[in-house]
Amino acid sequence: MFDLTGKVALITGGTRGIGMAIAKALAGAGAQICVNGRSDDRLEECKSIYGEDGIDVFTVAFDVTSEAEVDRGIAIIESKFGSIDILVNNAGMIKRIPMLDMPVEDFRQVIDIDLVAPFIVSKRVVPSMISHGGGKIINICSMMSVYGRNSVSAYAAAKGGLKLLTANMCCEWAKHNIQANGIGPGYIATSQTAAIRVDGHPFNNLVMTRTPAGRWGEAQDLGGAAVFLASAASNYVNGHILFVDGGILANFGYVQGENI
Ligand code: NAP
Ligand code: GCO
Repeated sequence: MFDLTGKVALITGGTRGIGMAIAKALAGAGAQICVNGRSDDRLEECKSIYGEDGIDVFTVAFDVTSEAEVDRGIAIIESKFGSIDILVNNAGMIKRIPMLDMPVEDFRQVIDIDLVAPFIVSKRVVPSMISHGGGKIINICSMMSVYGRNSVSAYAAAKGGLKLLTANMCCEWAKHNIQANGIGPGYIATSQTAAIRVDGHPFNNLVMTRTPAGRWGEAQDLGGAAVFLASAASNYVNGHILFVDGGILANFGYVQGENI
């Protein structure tokens, strides 16, 4: 039920962090893995990291915000492997700037990468999924798909939008046997969160005291959810956001160690 042998998966932004961990989990279930990023050098480096786990990853450089680059990159993957069966829209970025200080160019850049790009990449991949009888789309959402926070307006707008883009993908494509779902990671230890994960930082204190599991998530914590949503096990799961967050969304105000 969870076997991905013979399936081709594209994980956008698979050069590190959550994308790499998800790619490794899908490879472990048998899928052929393709990843992109923006830099050839970083893609070369990541090939050897995958290689250490015995994974022969196929890499192609393209920027997910450029329709022309996405078209060229996906064409290269399709000419090598045929249709993409599993698409993980993972590439993303964040800017932590209060709204009154945020230039509109910065706001637009976050929306472009975190929201418009999943639209661009999915639109390019789905026609071939349809002609091959179906596929799986996994959009990497966030706690910020449901909550706001000071300083992350563009990110919250994008990830909230991505949650409903997932619902809309489901409404338009489920009839073609394409299951579109999302994963909502909690606070995960990657380069994206390095600056706010240091001892004594108020955000680090918040994560450590408010997460019922009592720790930051590791990127590997997301692997099981990804395999589930990429496999036949989820063939009637549509438009769902699966939160993998150590319980933080279930908790309003609980501080670890205090019995109040
Ligand atoms: P990360 O370590 O910063 O990795 C981001 C990845 O996205 C890199 O592989 C990067 O590739 C790629 N990327 C960024 N912009 C791109 C573009 N324009 N075109 C192509 N690739 C691009 O971040 P992460 O923490 O693993 O986050 C991955 C996803 O999970 C993001 O969507 C993020 O919002 C989401 N998320 C993260 C957390 C968390 O706590 N870390 C929680 C919830 C959701 P190159 O730099 O090599 O080009
Ligand atoms: C931050 C953001 C995100 C979160 C994640 C929560 O780093 O400031 O809040 O990166 O870690 O999106 O799901």
